[in-house]
Amino acid sequence: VGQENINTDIVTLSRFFTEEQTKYPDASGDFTLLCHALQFSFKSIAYYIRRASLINLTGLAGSSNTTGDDQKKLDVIGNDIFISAMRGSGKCRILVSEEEEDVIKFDEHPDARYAVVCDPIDGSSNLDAGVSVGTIFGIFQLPDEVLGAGKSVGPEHLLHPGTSLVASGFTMYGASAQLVITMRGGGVNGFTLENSLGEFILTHPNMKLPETRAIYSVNEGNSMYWDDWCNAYFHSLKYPGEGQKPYSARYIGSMVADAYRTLLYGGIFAYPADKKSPKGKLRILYECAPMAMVFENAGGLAVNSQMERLMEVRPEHIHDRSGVFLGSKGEVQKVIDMYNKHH
Ligand code: AHM
Ligand code: MG
Repeated sequence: VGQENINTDIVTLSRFFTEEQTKYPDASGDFTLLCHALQFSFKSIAYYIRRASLINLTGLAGSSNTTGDDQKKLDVIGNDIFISAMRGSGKCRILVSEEEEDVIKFDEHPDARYAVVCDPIDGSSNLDAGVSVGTIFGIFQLPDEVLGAGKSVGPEHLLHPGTSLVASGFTMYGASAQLVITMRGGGVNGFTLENSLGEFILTHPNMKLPETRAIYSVNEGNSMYWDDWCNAYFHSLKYPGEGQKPYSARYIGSMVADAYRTLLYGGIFAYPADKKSPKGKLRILYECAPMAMVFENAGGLAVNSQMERLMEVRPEHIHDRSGVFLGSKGEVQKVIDMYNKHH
């Protein structure tokens, strides 16, 4: 590599936050500190996932989480890392994790103004095979009236639609760790973990989804449970009619990995509600809404199984589920068109 090819002006995640913060002269820096803690948890989780097979971290922990999923050892470790990072940040007042039935409150930080929702390790059925998994997160800002000693916070301060998120994103632990983050009203930026430097480096600035792409990503094994319109939609992708090419199928089985590919290449990712799971499988608060925000801010669309904008869906309970269709504008529009044709 010639010297002239070496980039000596690298934008790390820290530098990115510092530059972002200058856009908000009144910013206290709390958000930046919270994000520093977040990225450390991603690095730690990446570290343990990479070593899982070597240090006896594969397999079940012998417990099950709130909704009866068997917990993997790494589910438990990822959850513990995330909780400790959020507590340690001093900027998180309350946390929701897929792995915890109830909200976790950090009463030792009564002035912390952020609420965080997360799925520490999403796609954990893929862990033991070394297939990509990810962490999904969303950040809400708490109203002033709940800040301060003696004030109480609870789930009601988190049960908001995605439109209330101040930031969201995910990290995919793949061939490299990829962090994608977006702020309300902002663009989507992607960072790659440089292992030697231990830094996330801005490698995918201002990510934009292609308008269309003939790739679909869904667990087609569920098709016997799908509604007719849903079967008709996927059928139409595979049998597009005279002279047209059918879509390609890609399904990893980790939402973060399937969504990340969709974000880069375009296409559609879906986990529809069906007769087996009438409310869908994925969680509104810490899976669907943060992903919907990323997709919308990258120029895509995200709807539920009733074709409502996912960002506007308000969960009633912290672990509520929803059907989800997200992807390129043109592809999600095809879903909506097929739904409307059948209703
Ligand atoms: P998890 O949070 O228990 O890992 O489950 C969520 C995962 C998603 O990552 C993925 O899209 C989906 O479940 C896969 O489900 P299925 O195995 O039914 O296709
Ligand atoms: Mg999950």
